[in-house]
Amino acid sequence: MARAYIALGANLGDRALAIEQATLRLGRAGHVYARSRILETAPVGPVADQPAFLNCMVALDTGLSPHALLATCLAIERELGRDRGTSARPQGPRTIDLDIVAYDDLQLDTPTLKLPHPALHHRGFWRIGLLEVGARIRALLDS
Ligand code: PH2
Ligand code: MG
Ligand code: MG
Repeated sequence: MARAYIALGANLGDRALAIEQATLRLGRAGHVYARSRILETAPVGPVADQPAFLNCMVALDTGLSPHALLATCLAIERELGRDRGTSARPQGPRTIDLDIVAYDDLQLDTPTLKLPHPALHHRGFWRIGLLEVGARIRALLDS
């Protein structure tokens, strides 16, 4: 069993519903152990002219390998109507995005998956999410 940290983001359509639906569906990849608050964040990266995001972080205990977990994340994005067609801009607006930020302390550098996620250093709200998830896990263990 591994612990994966998955960042959820949405900035099109019903953002909160997409995050709830994605979190529920992650349950089929393992056990959603803890989740951070949902934060509204200004877009970061090259595409500034897009709506604000809702972001949150999930800690998932999973028996899936990193690549199997990635396949599940991509399937959930598809199920929730994510458009990855030619008109979709890289780092542009999306109905839902699931990014594996970390998977235990694994370091991985493959064409489809890099761990820890290379954008971690640029995403302060991911670090806040990781801190909150860590605090909630400690509170659960103390109770
Ligand atoms: N995701 C991006 C690009 N920019 N900005 C915020 N605030 N939140 C995101 O999740 C995000 C982003 C590409 O996936
Ligand atoms: Mg992303
Ligand atoms: Mg992504």
